[in-house]
Amino acid sequence: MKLLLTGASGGVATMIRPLLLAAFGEIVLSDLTEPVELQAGEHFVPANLSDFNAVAALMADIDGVIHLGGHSVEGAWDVVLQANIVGLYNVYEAARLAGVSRIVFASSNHAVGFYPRSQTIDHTVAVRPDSRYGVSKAFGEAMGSLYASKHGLKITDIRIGNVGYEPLDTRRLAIWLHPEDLVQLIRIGLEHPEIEHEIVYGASDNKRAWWDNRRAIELGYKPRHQSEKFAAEVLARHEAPVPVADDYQGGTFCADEYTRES
Ligand code: 15L
Repeated sequence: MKLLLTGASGGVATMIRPLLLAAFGEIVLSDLTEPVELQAGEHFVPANLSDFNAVAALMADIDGVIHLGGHSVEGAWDVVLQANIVGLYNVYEAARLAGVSRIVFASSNHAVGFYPRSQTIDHTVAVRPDSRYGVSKAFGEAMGSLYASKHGLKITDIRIGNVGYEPLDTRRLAIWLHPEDLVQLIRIGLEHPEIEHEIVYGASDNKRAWWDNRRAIELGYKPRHQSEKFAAEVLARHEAPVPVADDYQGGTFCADEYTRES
């Protein structure tokens, strides 16, 4: 399989590049700036996602796209619009025109961030974005549904929690995702024969999870990492209470710019 990884200079891509290279042997990396320490088998092609022709040029001979590119946190509307709405459309449309069969999209927990922490949600719930960024991720999931239903592309949307080698705080104990587990989910999206349009949660095997990730498990996901190993250390740190943020799964993305009165 010849793969394209967008957002290849970002933090998540940097953690998973060695694992993808070991699994697939060759990979096209794209971003605005060149990723650090390119290895044999990694080929860099720069592209701005909001430039359709540049994105189309990335797709030659590509079988599968891992789309991590775009703006990865809340931002001004025009930034989100160009990177995550126009950019996402360009990736899907260029992939369709080039005959790419699979896309794995880095969606985010922020597409459903306004679910309360007291509720366990699964892959069938309606979106409840917590930010313009979250809305752009919900848009990306909707595009996946459209391109699967209308054009037969095989799409996997991974609602990523927080990727890292350890959970950073109490909230991340629920949503942490080790890079190795992320690569397992990506490989399911690229290789599983039954994929049409799937939504799975990008979380490791976390005891404090807010997500029922049974669809991922049905597709063969066997997360190898548990946030609970870090729980005592994380909980021993003092975290100041944050109104609104502490009630909802999206945390501070929910609290930022919040003007609702009751
Ligand atoms: C995300 O979607 C962001 O890309 C990442 O930077 C974190 O903020 C993460 O969510 C999170 O919710 O912790």
